[in-house]
Amino acid sequence: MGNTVDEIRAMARRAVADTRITDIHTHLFPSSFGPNCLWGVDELVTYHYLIAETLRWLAMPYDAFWALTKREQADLVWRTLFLEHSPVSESCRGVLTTLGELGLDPECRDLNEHRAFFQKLDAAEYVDRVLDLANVDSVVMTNDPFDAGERQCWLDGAARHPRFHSALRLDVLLNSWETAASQLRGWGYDVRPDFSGRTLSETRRFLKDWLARLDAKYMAVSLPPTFAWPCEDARSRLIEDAVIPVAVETGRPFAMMIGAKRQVNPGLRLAADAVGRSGMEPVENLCARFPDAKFLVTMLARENQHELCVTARKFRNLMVFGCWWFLNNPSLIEEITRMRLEMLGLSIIPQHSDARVLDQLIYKWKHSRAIIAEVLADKYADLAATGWKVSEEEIRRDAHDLLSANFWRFHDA
Ligand code: FIX
Ligand code: ZN
Repeated sequence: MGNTVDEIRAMARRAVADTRITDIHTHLFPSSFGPNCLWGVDELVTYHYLIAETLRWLAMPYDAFWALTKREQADLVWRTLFLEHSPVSESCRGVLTTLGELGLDPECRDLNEHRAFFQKLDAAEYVDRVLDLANVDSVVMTNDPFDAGERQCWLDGAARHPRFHSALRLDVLLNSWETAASQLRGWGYDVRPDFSGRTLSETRRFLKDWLARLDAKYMAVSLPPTFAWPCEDARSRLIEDAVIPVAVETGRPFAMMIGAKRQVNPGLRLAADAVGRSGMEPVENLCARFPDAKFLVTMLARENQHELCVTARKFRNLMVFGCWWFLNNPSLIEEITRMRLEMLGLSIIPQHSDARVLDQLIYKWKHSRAIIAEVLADKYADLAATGWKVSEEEIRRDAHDLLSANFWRFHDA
C-alpha cells in the first residue's frame, strides 16, 4: 500500500512546520547591538519594501518623506497602504501575518493599539520569543566592518547571542576599492589603491582578523548584474588574491549575491535598488578555477534561476540558496523551489528570510514554509505514483536538510 496524497500532504506540512530553521541570511542583530536591532510595529511598517509601495501613491517629494519622524512615516504608510487601499502586496500581508501570530487583532485598523502592545516589551526577551514563534533555531547576521556604528559595537566587545551567527560582508571592499583602501590604511593595514607593496597580504590579514573577531560563518558580497570574473578590475584581483585564498585557508564559504542594481532612484534611499540579469560565466569560472573554495550563490533576477540550477549541477562546490528580495513572493518562491527540487533534488538551501526587522522572521518563514511544504508534498505525491513509499521520518529528514543541515554540512565540508 502506498501513501495517499492526503497523508503525504499532512506529513509534509507537519515536517516543514516542525523543523527548526537556520536562517542563513538576515540583517538582524541581537539587542546588545543597540540601535542596529530593529523590532516593533513602526519598524515593520517602515520596512523599505513598504516605503517603495507607499511613495508610488503619494505626490510628496522624497525628502519630505524622509524628514518625517519614524512614527510619522509609519502613520503615513499605514494610512496609504492599509486604510486607503487593501493591503494585498506580500509586504503588507506580512505585517498582518506577523501581528496575528503575535496574538494581536489583525482586523484592528488603529496603529496606536498595536503600538501599545510593543511598548510593554523588553527587547532582549522579545528576541528569543520571536525566534521561538518563528521556529527559527538561529540566524546569520550581515556584519559590515566598514559600517562605523556596527564596527564600534564589535570593537567594544558587544555581547554575543548564541542564536545570532555572523557573516563578514565585503561590499565596500569589493565594490568600492578606493574607499576601502583608504579605510584599511587608517586602521593600520598597509594597503594602497594601486595594489603595490604589501597590499594583498595586508588585505588578507584584514580579512582573517575580522573573520576571527566575528567568528564569521562565511564571507559575503552583493554584486551588480555586470559582475565579471576574471577581468581587469580591482574586484577581480581582490577575489582571486585575497578573498579566495582566505576562504580556502579558513574553510569558510564565500557567498555571492548577484544581480542587485544599486540606487537606480537615489531619492528612495534604501528602497532605491533594482534588479538586472547577470551572466553565469563568472560563477562557472570561479567554481571551476577554485574547486577547493565553497560558493554560496543566490541571484536576484528571475531570468537567472534556471541557468543557476544548471551550473549547480556541474559544481558541487556551489550551493544555491534563497529566493532573494524581489523573488521573495509566493508565486516566485513556488516556481523557483519546484524547479530547484526537480533539477537538484534536496541539495539546496531553498530560502533565507533577509529579515531587517526581527518580527519579520514570523511572517517570512510562515509564508515560505507553507509553500515549501506544498511543493515538497507534490514531489512526494509524484513518487507515490511510481510506487515509492516515503515515511514520515524520511520527510522529516529531508525538511531538516533543506532548512538547516545543508547549510551546516556545506559550511563544515
Ligand atoms: O544586499 C542585501 O543583502 C540585500 O538583501 C539588502 O541590502 C536589501 O536592501 C534587502 O533588504 C533585501 O531584502
Ligand atoms: Zn540581504
